[in-house]
Amino acid sequence: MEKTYLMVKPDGVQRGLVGEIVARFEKKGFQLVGAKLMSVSKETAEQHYAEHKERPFFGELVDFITSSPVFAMVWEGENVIATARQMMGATNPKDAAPGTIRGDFGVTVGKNIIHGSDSPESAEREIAIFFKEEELTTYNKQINEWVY
Ligand code: IDP
Repeated sequence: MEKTYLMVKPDGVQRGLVGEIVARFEKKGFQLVGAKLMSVSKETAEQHYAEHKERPFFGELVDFITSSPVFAMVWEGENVIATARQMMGATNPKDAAPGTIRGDFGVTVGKNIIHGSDSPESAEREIAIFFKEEELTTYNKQINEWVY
């Protein structure tokens, strides 16, 4: 089954949106296989956002993600990577459709509430950055037979 890395960013945690966000993915029918509230070190932030190293906002992005705890999660499900991206909405909340997480709760691109892997390669890379293998669980969720 496909896995993705989702992270409620510092603004989402500070604004009390963790429960709301977890609930959306649970209600959709996806399965939570790992989660933790954590502080992100500068090294981890730079590794996670390495593809944006040359962008003018890189320093700001690293400062922001390390400024306060994040809620790191791994979710599992059929097409969970692409579907989670749709549920998050466009990167800039001003372009994100109502009904999406960024569309409903965000205002600016710098504080857009949530991160989600954008491909199977990023998902694998990002899960490995934030989680040790033993922090991820495998379990049979009974409701899955009513989802699939
Ligand atoms: P994504 O989070 O939707 O995958 P990316 O293009 O990978 O979007 O950008 C990573 C993060 O960098 C965004 O979520 C956003 O918080 C931040 N970001 C992107 N563009 C800008 C910008 O122009 N100014 C400030 N922050 C930005």
